Amino acid sequence: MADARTAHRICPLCEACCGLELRVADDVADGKVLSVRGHDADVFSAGYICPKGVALKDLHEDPDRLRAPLVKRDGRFVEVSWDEAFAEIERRLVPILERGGRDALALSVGNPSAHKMGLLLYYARLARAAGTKNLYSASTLDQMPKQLSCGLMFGHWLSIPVPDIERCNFLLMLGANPMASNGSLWTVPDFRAKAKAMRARGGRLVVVDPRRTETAEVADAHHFIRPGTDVFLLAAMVNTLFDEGLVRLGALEPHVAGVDAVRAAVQPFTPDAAAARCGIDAATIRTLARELAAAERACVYGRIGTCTQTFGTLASWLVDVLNVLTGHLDAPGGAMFPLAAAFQSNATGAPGRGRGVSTGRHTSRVSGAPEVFGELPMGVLAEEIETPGAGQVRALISVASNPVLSAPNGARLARALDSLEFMVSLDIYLNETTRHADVILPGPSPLEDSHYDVAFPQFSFRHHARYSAPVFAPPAGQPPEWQNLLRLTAIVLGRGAQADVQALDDELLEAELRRHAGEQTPALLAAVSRWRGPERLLEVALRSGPFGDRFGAKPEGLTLAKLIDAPAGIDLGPLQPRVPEVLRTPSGRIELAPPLLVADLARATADLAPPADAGLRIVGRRDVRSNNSWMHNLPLLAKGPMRCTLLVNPADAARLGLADGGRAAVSGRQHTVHAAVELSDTMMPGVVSLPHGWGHDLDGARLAVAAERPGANLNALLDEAQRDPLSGNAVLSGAPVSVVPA
Ligand SMILES: Nc1nc2c(c(=O)[nH]1)N[C@H]1C(S)=C(S)[C@@H](COP(=O)(O)OP(=O)(O)OC[C@H]3O[C@@H](n4cnc5c(=O)[nH]c(N)nc54)[C@H](O)[C@@H]3O)O[C@H]1N2
Ligand SMILES: Nc1nc2c(c(=O)[nH]1)N[C@H]1C(S)=C(S)[C@@H](COP(=O)(O)OP(=O)(O)OC[C@H]3O[C@@H](n4cnc5c(=O)[nH]c(N)nc54)[C@H](O)[C@@H]3O)O[C@H]1N2
Ligand code: SF4
Ligand SMILES: [Mo]
Repeated sequence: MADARTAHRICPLCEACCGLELRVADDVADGKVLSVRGHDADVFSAGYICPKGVALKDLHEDPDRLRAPLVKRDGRFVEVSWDEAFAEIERRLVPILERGGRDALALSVGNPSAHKMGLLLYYARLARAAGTKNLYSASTLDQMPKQLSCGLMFGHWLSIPVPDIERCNFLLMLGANPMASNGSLWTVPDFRAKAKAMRARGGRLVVVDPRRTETAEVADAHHFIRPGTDVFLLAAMVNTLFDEGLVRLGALEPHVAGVDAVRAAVQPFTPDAAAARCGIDAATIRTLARELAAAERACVYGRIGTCTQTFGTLASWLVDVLNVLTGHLDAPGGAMFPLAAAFQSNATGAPGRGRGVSTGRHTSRVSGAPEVFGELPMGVLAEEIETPGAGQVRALISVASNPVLSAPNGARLARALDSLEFMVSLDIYLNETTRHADVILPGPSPLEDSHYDVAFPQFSFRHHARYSAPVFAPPAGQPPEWQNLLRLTAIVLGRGAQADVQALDDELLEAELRRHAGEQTPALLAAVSRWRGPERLLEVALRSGPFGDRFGAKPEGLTLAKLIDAPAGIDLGPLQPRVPEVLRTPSGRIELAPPLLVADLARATADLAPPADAGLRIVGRRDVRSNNSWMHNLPLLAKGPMRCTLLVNPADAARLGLADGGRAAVSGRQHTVHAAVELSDTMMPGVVSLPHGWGHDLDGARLAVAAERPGANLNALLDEAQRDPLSGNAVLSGAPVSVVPA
């Protein structure tokens, strides 16, 4: 047996980005993992790990994980060589583009791509080269409302402030459960310890959620809220701030426009009017507003529960309106804008002013849904495939995306995918979505890939930079995913499957550098010539970034070589105020009252009266041993009690005749699913909860472990046409359901 060795790797499974320490051996072909633990010396995560990080071993060793390209022949997948796979793609995709135009090809990109530097950096190149309006992603199942509200307020869609938890003394959290999710749009490993430290110094954590979550359990207070009604609570808090003279902009004063317009806009939302609608009494609403205003260092944070609703953009906006009006935005201990060492997307161009954002530059063909940041809503993908006419989608490339399970009404999408002329999937499994593909191109195991978090340092609780080299060499012939994306880029550009990907990469980099660096381009290219692919992009981004060595001008600054020499990462200090530098609005101010949002508030005003129908509503939930739709095949996570259960308040159960442990039939508008009932007074009466990402009982997938306990698909109960009209985001929370004993 070869000697065991220690390796360090940032976990690519969730947004916490924990630094891990692995013991590995090289005595089997693709390497063996002996153990995985938290890396105590990691400057950012300090040894924190969750069960999913440990399960990287299972993922690396999973026999179902694909190791060779698959092509479907006569309805069956067969293994082929990489060249054969790309030849097949060229042969079948190019004629579709020639016949149907660029829009005949749709692209769908999913969550893991945000965790892979090769996927994130090179998917953008493919999407640009494809030249199609049909770009879809998990963003419209997730955070698009927050990106839109922040884009409108601050001028850039990635200017999303995060709680400065290490200095915060009052944190109001809505629709987030970091004890299970480990944080989102907020990279904060070991939330539990940080919340505990906050409370130990006298700070308070208040949670607003239709379920008394694991996070609510460690909080000072929890308030049930009716699903989908955060807009009413938040608007009433804003109303209270004005009504009671609690507005204090503080240092933001000269940088804020639109305060009076907000004051006028929230007039209808008195605490009394909102209370009946959202289920939180008026006194509590006023108290929350007063506590927020009175706290010296405080922050309101809303996450997926506040996004995946019909008023998602409004709720996301009002979260930051509260932060601004109480002087807590951009202030230490409040909601702050991180500054990443590389790829910080709101730090380019002239500081303090910019073009701002706009939406609806084009619309979807069938429903007329507006484009948002270049994307169309995932909820319209099926109809764009099904509906004949010019611009009909006839081919799809899916990249780390499993919308058949992760998007509402996957059954319809599955039928639509079957009607495509051609589909390619970049994925590591033959699963519910990729079974519809004609060609599957597998990515390597994460342990065979290098890693730098391109996205998450822009949302991190603290500044840092960390890089992981591959733990194992990839098996012979296995290309990194960025090369697969470049080969697809070459194909859609008409250069053919055999195009020289290195040359194409050089060309793309040079074009990019010319845009930013102009005449300095040749010198810069020479300076980074020792790297290739994503590492080369990283080297450019790091060295030209805010902590970089500026290509020698600041020798103490960061380079990739320095990161490689620091396996525990480099700490870059606490968050710093960034207003006005961070702003990219045309006015150079924080736009507190963007017209699009103020106008949309009329929709909420019209909905302020409590609905007559008090039927059951369903929400999702996350469990620390699960991750969206794709980690149910890992034995370490799959073992133990079934996590896909229907949580029901005992009072509702008694009324519905449901018993603990019994089975229930849950029906949405179109479909019925079955799940075991778990009685729980953590549920708000009238609300039931089922986690998403389950339903692994579809034919044709190759997920042996997951198929043993497939679970029920929450998204089968949801309606793909329900969207937040501004952001196109799916409504995943609060759908009406009926539940009966099964
Ligand atoms: N009802 C309901 N639905 C939801 C949600 C909810 O809260 N409720 N949450 C939504 C959210 S926030 C999100 S982000 C989406 C997620 O939905 P998706 O974006 O579809 O992501 P996953 O379900 O995580 O599926 C990831 C896919 O990537 C593949 N994969 C994993 N690793 C790699 C890799 O390294 N390379 C490649 N090429 N592929 C890989 C997996 O096999 C799987 O097919 O789900 C959404 N759906
Ligand atoms: N273990 C694990 N970790 C994950 C994931 C996973 O699947 N499993 N997925 C990752 C992804 S892709 C994301 S985007 C993040 C999401 O991270 P979080 O936003 O923390 O997601 P959840 O844990 O689903 O918490 C959302 C909460 O919103 C509540 N909620 C539902 N509807 C409403 C509502 O109308 N109003 C309010 N106020 N609350 C509501 C739900 O009850 C739930 O407790 O997690 C990431 N981390
Ligand atoms: S919390 Fe778990 S899944 Fe998330 S990065 Fe850390 S170890 Fe990985
Ligand atoms: Mo997500």
